[in-house]
Amino acid sequence: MNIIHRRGWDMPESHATPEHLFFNRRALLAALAGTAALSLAPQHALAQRVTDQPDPNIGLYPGKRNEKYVLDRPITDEAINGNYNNFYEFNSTKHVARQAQALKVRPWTIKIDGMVEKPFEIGIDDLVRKAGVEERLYRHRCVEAWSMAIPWSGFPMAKLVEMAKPLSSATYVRMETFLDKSIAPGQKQAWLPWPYIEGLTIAEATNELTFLATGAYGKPIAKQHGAPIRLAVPWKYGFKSIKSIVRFSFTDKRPHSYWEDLQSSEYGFWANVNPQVPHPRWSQASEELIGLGERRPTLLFNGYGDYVASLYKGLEKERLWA
Ligand SMILES: Nc1nc2c(c(=O)[nH]1)N[C@H]1C(S)=C(S)[C@@H](COP(=O)(O)O)O[C@H]1N2
Ligand SMILES: [Mo]
Repeated sequence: MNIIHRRGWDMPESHATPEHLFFNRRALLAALAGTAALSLAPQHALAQRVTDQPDPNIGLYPGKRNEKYVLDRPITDEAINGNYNNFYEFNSTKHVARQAQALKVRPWTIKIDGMVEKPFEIGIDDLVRKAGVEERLYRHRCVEAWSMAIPWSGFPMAKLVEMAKPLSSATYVRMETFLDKSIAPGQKQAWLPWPYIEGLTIAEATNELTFLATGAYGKPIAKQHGAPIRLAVPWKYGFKSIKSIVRFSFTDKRPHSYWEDLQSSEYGFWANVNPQVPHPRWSQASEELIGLGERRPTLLFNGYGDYVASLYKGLEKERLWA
């Protein structure tokens, strides 16, 4: 595990580099002007390359905004959010947008299996058509003490659970990201526990906040954000929000996640946001709002306690925080 500490790849950017301190829109545009035209090309290029098959559901985006979920801060600038990502399949810096364009998002088949009435596979476009699309504004708090605010489009995960028809004995859902070394160089690093895995209890998965995002910023979701479908669980640290999902398996065993496997002393299953419980190597009391150059106190459950605190009643003895 020492090797991980030395790499420093899961340390807050502030420990690794002062970069984010001057990460504002002007600096970003200047930095990108010469090189990364791709990232700022017409908006659609971020979601799909010209060579990709078109998204037949593009007309469904952004969907009707669900006004129930409100922000206490401005939406993070799209160009900043789309150029400051964690997607270790591609590389372990924040600059993965360009490499992530290699991800082929059509055709994209999702497997639903495990403890369900009948396992099945469904193509992403059928799934989106069946589930529909709405827009929600959510905050996102990375365990590295930075945050963003995103207009996601997609559907509540409860709809997918309903389609899956899990057996009553199933208690967890395990999610898995694609595995393809030929496009994702990070996956060539055999010492990392690929594929990326995450898990939720079924009660969490069917909570009204739990969202499967297939779009962001008014259009199909950009590859670096986890196209064509990623999880958004805003009361948990960002690593729970698994990207580019290919499989949902229902089970009665608690899934072991990627970060837990890598470093269980630092990352657990529940990973709920709590400013009072520091990460072993840094404080979680406050967060940097990326792109705004502003720090704010972090809120318990990232401010979503009214929706989710009841999920954890009776579990006080568990490690509920990352
Ligand atoms: N498959 C996969 N999912 C992932 C990650 C990853 O490396 N691989 N990183 C996680 C982390 S740590 C964060 S903070 C968010 C980042 O999402 P964003 O890049 O869209 O902001 O994705 C999460 N989901
Ligand atoms: Mo994160």
